[in-house]
Amino acid sequence: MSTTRLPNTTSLRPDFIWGVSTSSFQIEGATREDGRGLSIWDTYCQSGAIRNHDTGDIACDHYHRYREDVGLMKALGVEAYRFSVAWPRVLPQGCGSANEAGLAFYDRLIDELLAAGIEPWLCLYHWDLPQALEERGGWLNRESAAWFADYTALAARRFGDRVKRFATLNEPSIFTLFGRSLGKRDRASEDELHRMIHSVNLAHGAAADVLRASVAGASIGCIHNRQPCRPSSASEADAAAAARLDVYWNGVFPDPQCLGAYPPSMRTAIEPHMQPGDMARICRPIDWFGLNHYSPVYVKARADAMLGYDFGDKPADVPLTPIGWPIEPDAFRLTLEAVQERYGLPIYVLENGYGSFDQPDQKDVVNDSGRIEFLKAYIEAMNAAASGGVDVRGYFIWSLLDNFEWDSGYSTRFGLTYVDYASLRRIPKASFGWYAGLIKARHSS
Ligand code: PNW
Repeated sequence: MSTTRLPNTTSLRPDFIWGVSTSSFQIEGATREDGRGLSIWDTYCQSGAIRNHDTGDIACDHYHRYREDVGLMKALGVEAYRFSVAWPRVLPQGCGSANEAGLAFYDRLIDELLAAGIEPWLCLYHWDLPQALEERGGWLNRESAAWFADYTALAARRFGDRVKRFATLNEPSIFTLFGRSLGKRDRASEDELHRMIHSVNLAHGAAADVLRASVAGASIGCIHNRQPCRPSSASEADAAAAARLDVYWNGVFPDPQCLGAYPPSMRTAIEPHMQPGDMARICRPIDWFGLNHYSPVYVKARADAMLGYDFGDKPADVPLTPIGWPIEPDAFRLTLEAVQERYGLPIYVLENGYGSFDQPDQKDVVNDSGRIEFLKAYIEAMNAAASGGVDVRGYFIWSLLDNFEWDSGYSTRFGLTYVDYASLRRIPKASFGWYAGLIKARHSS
């Protein structure tokens, strides 16, 4: 591997953490094994809404192949692995009695990681809400904060002796907005969206308290998907729609959690759902800001849509990934600077990556040079942010493996490792070797 293809990382701290990320529903499979309860994503898949009618039933079969997957991480040389616990696997009904077999799976995974010298970063919620709780209103029910706190206490008691890095939620803005405000899933009113935002914030605060009280040496954060929302034209209406979406996408979770207040434009909307003392329950001390970033989003006004927005055209001169996401590393630098400036917390980039349609050639080589160029440019943008004073401490690529990409099913691939879904064989792509080379070079410099 020629080092000229490696990014300049000279401004990153010597103890900078290189990692990879995944999530439970996207890789585990075994959805009906060992007493796992159903999640809202099992139900959603059954409705046939996913491309090619894909489901999470087998996914990457990580539930049975986790040892092999930890072996891949070892070959990469990563220092950390971010994964999520499937809430319905450990609490099939969402609350009440725990499922020992489900807990034991995560014990095995964590022990395997520690034996390989890889630090586990445990995310408590990556969208697979127990179906049983959805039937009680899910995140629309203010009680969800207490359900989440109880589930967090179980995970803290069970894993807190070995796991110190905990994230409460993955991308609350995405699962509330996309779960409720777009197209075919447009099943909640704006008022319900506001109620849900508030109870998810309460859940974050409650979980942070539980972790702080029950895990010695806990390092706690929440993971936010922060993408600049830009108007797709010069029209005033599009500018207003982009500014409005920006508040929902980038403001309504980190602001109350880290600054103790909703963005001013949201206060009237959230007010009806607030009870005395709520802001103090939400704004609990945390240790870092988890940042997921892919690209800016381009927004246009659409009067008949909820919140008055839709996704608009991307600028004609912006290069796109194969799945059509803009490649704009400078927006990543600006995002890192904005997070530093606004929240002042150490930043861990917990997702960044490149979606494509990779296929192996006849010799089983997956030459994903586009992904390598993308990652190189984004890591250099992060290095530029660090050289300007941004306190960024880690970078995790989405994802270790090709996996279940939500509505797109298995059709789009974000992995450093190719997964053949027929045989479940894993094939490290060219980017895998490239990332391993980068980590190695960092360690030997
Ligand atoms: C994240 N957007 O979701 C999720 O955390 C992962 O589970 C997912 O696989 C990954 O990114 C790739 O999509 C996103 O519209 C969903 O900008 C939507 C967006 C970004 C990230």
